[in-house]
Amino acid sequence: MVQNDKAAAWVEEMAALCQPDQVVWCDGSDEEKERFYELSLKTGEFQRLDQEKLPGCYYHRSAQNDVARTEHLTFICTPTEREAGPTNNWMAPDAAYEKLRALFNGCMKGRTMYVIPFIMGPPGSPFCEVGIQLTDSLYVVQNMRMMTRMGNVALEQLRTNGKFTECLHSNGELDIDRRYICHFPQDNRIWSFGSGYGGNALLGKKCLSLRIASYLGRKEQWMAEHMLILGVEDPQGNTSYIAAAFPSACGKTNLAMLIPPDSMPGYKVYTVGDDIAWLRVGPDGRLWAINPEAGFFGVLPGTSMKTNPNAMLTMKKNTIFTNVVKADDNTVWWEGMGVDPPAHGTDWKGDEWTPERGEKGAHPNSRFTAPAAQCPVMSSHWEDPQGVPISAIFFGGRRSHLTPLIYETLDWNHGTFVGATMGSETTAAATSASGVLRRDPMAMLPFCGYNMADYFHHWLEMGKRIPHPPKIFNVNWFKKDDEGNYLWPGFGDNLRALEWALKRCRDEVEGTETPIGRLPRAQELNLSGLDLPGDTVEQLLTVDPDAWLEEVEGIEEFFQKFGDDLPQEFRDQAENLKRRLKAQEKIPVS
Ligand code: SAT
Ligand code: MN
Repeated sequence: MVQNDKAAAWVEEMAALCQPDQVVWCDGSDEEKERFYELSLKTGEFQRLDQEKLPGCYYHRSAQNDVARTEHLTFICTPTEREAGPTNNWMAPDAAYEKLRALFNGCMKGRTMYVIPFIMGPPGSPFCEVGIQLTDSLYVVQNMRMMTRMGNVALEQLRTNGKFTECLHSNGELDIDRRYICHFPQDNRIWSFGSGYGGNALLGKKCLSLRIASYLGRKEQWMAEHMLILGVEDPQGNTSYIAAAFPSACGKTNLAMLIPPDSMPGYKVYTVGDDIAWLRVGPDGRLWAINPEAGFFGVLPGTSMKTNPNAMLTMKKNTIFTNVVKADDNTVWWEGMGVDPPAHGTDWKGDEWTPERGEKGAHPNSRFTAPAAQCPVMSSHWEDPQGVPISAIFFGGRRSHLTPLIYETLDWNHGTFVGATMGSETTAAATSASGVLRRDPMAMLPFCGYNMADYFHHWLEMGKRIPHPPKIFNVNWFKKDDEGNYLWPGFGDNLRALEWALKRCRDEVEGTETPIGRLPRAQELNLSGLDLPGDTVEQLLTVDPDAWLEEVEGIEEFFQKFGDDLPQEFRDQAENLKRRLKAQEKIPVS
C-alpha cells in the first residue's frame, strides 16, 4: 500500500477519538467489495437480492428518521458568520469542533472504522481532488465504492496532489437530535455525525464536490456547480456539450439521459454527469467540465422504462436499492416503476406490504446507487482528464406561467443574473405548500460552501477570465395553460430546445429579441412530429412585460437578503431589465 505520513497520522488521531475496535483500510478491489457485502449480510446493513434477476444487487433500508438531507443540521463553519453568508447555517469552528468532538468521542466502540481514500474526478486529471473518509458504516463504504474512485488508486493520486480533504463520518445512533453535518472550508475538513443518508454521509458528494469544492474553486479560479453535463451529437456527427443546473424535482437525471424523439433522426445524446460539474478555463480559452463522480445516486419513484429507460438499464446489475419495496421473490418495486406491484412484500419501513393496503411502499426519496459506466449512453469522453468543452449553460426551474420554453441571455453577466435569480415552484412532493416560488440561485442554495454573494462575484469574475465563454440559456419545461395542463411534452422532446440553443451557438438561427433575452421564432424550433397547436407554441414563446415587471420586484426583494454584499452588477441588471420591459409592449412572436 502507498504510504502517506500525513494521512496515517490523521487516521491514527481520529481513531484515538472514535475508539473503534479495529481500523480497516479499503483497497477498492472487487475481492474487498464481495467480502464487505458478505459481512454486511451479517450486520444487517444489506440484504441480497435475487442474483439471477438482479446480479450484484443489494437492498438497504435506512432508519425511518434518516431519509433525506437535513439542511437545518448542515453548517458552514467559518471564522466569521459573514463568510458563511445569509443563506447558510453558521457555527464558529471552535464551537463546532467542541460539540462534535463530544459526539465522536468513543462513538465507534464495538465497531470498525473503515478508511476510504477516494478521488473526485478521473485519475490523473488536473481537476481531481483527493479525500479520505473515515466511517463506521458499510453502507457508506459500498456506496462510496460506486460514487467515487476509491482505494489504492486514490493513494496513488495523493502522491501527486499532496493534500486531501479530511472527511470524518459516523452513523452515531442515527438520532436526529444528535446529527450535524459540519464543513470547515479553511481546514479542508468535513465532520458528519448521526446520519447515514447519501447527501449527509457520502462525503465526496455534496459536502466535498460542492460545498468544499466551491470554496476551493473561488480560491483557485475554477467553479464547482450543481449541474448535469451531456453531449448532443447532431445528424452531421458533430458533438457539443452542455451543462445545466435545475433545482430538485425538475428532471435533471432524465435530461442527462435523454432519448431523442423518433422525429429527430440522427441525433444522439450522451451522458457525462447527472448532478455535479467542475469547470475550468482550458488552454483554448473555452470552459471545460468534468463530472467528479463515478456513479449515480438517483431517485426511484417515477423512474420507469417510459420516463428514463437509460436509468432503468443502468440499474440492472451491481446496484444498491435503498428504501423501496422488497418483494417476497427478492426483487424490488417502487411507485411509478411502470410494472405491476408484487402481490406481497415488505415496505421501506420493514412492515408487511401489499398493494391493497393503499399505502406507499417506497419512500418518495428512495434511491438507487449504480456505477456510471453501466449507463448505456455514457459518453466515451466522460472520464477524459481534461473534461469536455462546454458550448452552452442552461438554467431552469418549474414555472407554470411566467417563463417561456427557452431564451438566450444577452451575455455572461446577464446569464449570471438569470442563474442567480432562478426559482422553482414547489411540487406536491415537497413538504411545504404546493406552487410556492422558491429562489434557488444556480440550484446551489443548499450547496454553496461560502457567502453566496461572494459566489455571485466569483461567477462575474470568472466571466472575465473565459475568452470564449459558453452562451447561457434559461429553459422552462413546465409552463401550463389556463386549465393547468402542461404546454410542452417534456422528456425527449426537450432536445428540441437544446437543438435551437446549439444552433444559436453556431449562429445558424437568429431568434427574436425581447426585453428578457432572445427567444426562438416559432419556425426555428424543430416541432416535427409533435402536433402542437399554433397557440400552444405561441404561449410557450410569449413574454408578458407586466408579469415580468412583477418578477423583477420579487427578484429585488430576494436580493435584499444579501445587503451591500450583492454585486452592483446585479442591481444594474435588474434596472436594465425593468427599463427594457417598460419600453416594450407584449412581443408578438412571428
Ligand atoms: O443526497 S443527495 O444530496 O445526493 C441527493 C439530494 O438530496 O439532492
Ligand atoms: Mn443534486
